[in-house]
Amino acid sequence: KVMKQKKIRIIGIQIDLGQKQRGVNMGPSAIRYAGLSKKLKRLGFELHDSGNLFVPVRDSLDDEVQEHFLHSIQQVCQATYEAGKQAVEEGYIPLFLGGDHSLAIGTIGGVTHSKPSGVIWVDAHGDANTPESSPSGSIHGMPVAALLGEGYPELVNVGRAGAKISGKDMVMIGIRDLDGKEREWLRKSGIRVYTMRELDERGMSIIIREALQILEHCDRLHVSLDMDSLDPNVAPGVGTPSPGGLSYREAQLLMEIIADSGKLASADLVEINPILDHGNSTAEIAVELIASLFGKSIL
Ligand code: 4U7
Ligand code: MN
Ligand code: MN
Ligand code: MN
Repeated sequence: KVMKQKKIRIIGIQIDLGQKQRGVNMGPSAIRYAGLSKKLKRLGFELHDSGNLFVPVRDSLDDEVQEHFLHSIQQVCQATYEAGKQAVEEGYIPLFLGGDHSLAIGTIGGVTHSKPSGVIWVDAHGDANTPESSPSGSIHGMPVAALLGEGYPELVNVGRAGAKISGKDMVMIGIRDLDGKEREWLRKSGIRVYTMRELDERGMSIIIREALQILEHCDRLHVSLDMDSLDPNVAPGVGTPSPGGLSYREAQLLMEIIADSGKLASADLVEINPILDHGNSTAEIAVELIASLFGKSIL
């Protein structure tokens, strides 16, 4: 199968407000410098880089007034929602460059505004905390709960009121680091969670084909790729590294098989922190993975 849409719109979102480390706001630049546009154009796509959305600089905000930067994150997610909705309406595949994973509240909300979509969440973490269950309070650990209608009402109601997707429309791959209450929540969520253990036992090829079968009812797919899903030896430039992650080839195979489905309609590439990277290697690997997701094949 080949992808129906041939137009990609790149949307940068330099948000670092959803977590505590500095540097993840530089992700969109690092990914562009690693040659993203050129690679995607070579695959035959028409490419529109719309630049970056407005995100307030962290140092300009009073963090004693805004707890966990909730209000600013809400505003950025609202703008992200509008940009995603518009890109889909104009026939583009939006490719969102982060920034931390809080932005997925806006991206997945926006791309599902007029058409439903299945979601493949690739991450070391479940990102399914609520303000009550979160050990850190960081909002980048909460987007999945918010998208399913739980947590801060300010985030649940971004773009349109209430839940944006249901558990049966989402699968998670690469999971190996969950908090206690988050684990309980995920078990009841209806999301099919493929842990690293299951991946080790059954293999990536079998798992992603099964995941695509679970999402068979979805005509469109959104991939949310958190670079900490990869092993930190492969992708060191992330803020919340977790040992025992995807190998480079496992991640590539995942992208290649998703591409074969012909259903990719939108994607996030998040959590690259250039300050913590070795050179720009994590962004360079990310660009290779995105090329495969958009149909680059070896032969
Ligand atoms: B990411 C964490 F406690 N679960 O909620 C939390 F371990 O987008 C980490 O996947 C969240 O990088 C990681 O703070 C969020 C923590
Ligand atoms: Mn994440
Ligand atoms: Mn993560
Ligand atoms: Mn992270």
